[in-house]
Amino acid sequence: MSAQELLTVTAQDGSAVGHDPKLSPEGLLHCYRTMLTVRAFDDVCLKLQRSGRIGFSIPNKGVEACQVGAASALEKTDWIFPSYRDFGMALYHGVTPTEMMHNMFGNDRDTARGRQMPVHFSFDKPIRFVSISSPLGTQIPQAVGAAYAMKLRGEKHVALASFGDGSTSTLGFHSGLNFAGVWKAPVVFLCQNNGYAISCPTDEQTASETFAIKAKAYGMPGVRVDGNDLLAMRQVTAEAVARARRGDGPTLIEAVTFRMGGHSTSDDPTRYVPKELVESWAKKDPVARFERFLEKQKLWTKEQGEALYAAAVEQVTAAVKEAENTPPPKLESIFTDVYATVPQHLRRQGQAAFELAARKGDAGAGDGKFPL
Ligand SMILES: Cc1ncc(C[n+]2csc(CCOP(=O)(O)OP(=O)(O)O)c2C)c(N)n1
Repeated sequence: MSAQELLTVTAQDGSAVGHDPKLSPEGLLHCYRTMLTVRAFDDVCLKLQRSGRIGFSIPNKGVEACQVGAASALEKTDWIFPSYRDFGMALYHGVTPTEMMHNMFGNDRDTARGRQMPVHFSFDKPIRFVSISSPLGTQIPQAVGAAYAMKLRGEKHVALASFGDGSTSTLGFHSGLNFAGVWKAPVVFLCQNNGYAISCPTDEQTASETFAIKAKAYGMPGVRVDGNDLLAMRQVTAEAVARARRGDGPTLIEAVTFRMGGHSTSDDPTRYVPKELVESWAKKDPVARFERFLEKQKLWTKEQGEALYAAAVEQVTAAVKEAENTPPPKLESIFTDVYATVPQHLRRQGQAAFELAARKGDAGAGDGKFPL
């Protein structure tokens, strides 16, 4: 493993030699189905946003192998401190599209009860998927703190912090990695280098040779891996997780991948991403590459792939129906879930607000401008 060379396990033709740790055929198909569900979720959310039914979404096309390969190396008792572009990590560990869709609509069954933007998920089961923070890089010191706490308590769990190339320019990245190195905290840093931070390309983001090489300054190994290769992602993450679990400290993984869509539904990437670059990455599509691998294992045919994708779309469409038919959070919920006992001054403010709403009527959908 190295901070400069790119580790690849699956060749573009789908042949993979000696991948390790191995997955059973069912395990491989679970990864495949998860990637298809991410793609279906992504596609459906784009249509929902374009037709004005949700306010915002974050495209995940192109980075599915990165998320799912890394998630497959974690146990359910480990902690994920995700970025907003990590649909596959939650789905791999059994969060359902319906649970995620409640957040896209910010309804009463959204775990954040509409207090977060769409795609800012949080789940405490079946995996510990910590609430996504919009301010970039803030999940990094959070993961380090959680990991260090687990070390002090003698728990054998690991925290994984996932973030983009742009987030390596934040204070959270530098202070987080510094503390993790000093404390030998059981944490894995996954930098998904997808080429751009909105419109800022990586060569304007850093003067370092690679992102992985930054690990050296903090006294931990840095590894560069092909982020469109699910098996390579799983292998590298499994090694980093094992290292953290045995008490040997953190690892920085740089997964080299490409965001095939816009930064968000508010973005137009055709204004800054060269067409040829998109075309060259389209040939390296992570889902198609994994299909070629599965085909060589006699686990995939075109018809089976199409049927599985159709099933994923159906599942996500059913999730939309359920989420859209779930009422918005009750006005009273703005003061719940935060304090065990709501302080007196908030109770007073709440009472005044509820009385006003009762007199003047509640705000209806579309009354407020969505600033995104
Ligand atoms: C501290 C902070 N600065 C700026 C922003 C605005 N912003 C939101 S996403 C983004 C780009 C992030 O790029 P990267 O970390 O590479 O992740 P990616 O979106 O590519 O997955 C920026 C600048 C923010 N959310 N937080």
